[in-house]
Amino acid sequence: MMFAITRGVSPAIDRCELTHIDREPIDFSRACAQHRQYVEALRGLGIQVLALPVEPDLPDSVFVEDAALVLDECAIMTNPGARSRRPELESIEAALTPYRKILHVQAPGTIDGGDILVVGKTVFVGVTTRSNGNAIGQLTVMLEPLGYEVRPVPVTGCLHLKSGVTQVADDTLLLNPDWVSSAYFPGLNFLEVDPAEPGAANAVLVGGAIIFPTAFPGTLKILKSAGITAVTVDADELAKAEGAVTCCSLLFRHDD
Ligand code: CIR
Repeated sequence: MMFAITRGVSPAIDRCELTHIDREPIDFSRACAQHRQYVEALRGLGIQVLALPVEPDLPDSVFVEDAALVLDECAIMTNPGARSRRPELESIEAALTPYRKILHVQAPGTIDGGDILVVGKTVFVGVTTRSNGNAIGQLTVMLEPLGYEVRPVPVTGCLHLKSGVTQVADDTLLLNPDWVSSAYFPGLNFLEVDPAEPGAANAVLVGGAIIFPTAFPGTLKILKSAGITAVTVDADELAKAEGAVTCCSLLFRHDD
């Protein structure tokens, strides 16, 4: 059974961290409605959703992905690069504890889940303003004994690795080549975003389908031509907080 941890939008989202985009007002009720649509899309794909209580004082807490890396063998709590986001971890760790052995990245290592892309037994980690070499070293020590290879990937022009590349099918990545180079992913196939839609490389892969924003019709066409099934959601209000669709869930498998 696939599970997703999610958390509703904080009423403080207006005070979110921003790195590559300018601040604009966020319509809280519209953001909540979009988040509900996203959760329904997960449920529609057969996911059991574990919805955590809203955190009124943690502006970015809807973006649960950044708090942890969940693998079949364990969950690794990150140490988010933005100090304001570190209090988000406590409740996520409590939610994961029944399902996984918990490990921790320690300071001075910093890393956000949005910088971690797992493809099979390879763990690609973006080197960004949020995620540093020290954390990548710690992940390597934790994951190599479990048979994973950890590989750093340079990222330019966007917040996280997964702003620029995500997996959309078994051996296929969706990529914005201006932000992330395909050279770091040998042996995989690529689809490139429509050049008019730089933010379109973030999709959530669930089983045989993806959840994908309605805001990127050009890239959606490219995906559909490649035979990829997409469930579309409106996500433009959360995008004003520099969040995309992967950020809003932590997906993992658990069978009784
Ligand atoms: C931040 O800057 O941390 C949030 N405003 C956005 C985080 C988005 N998370 C993600 O891409 N995984």
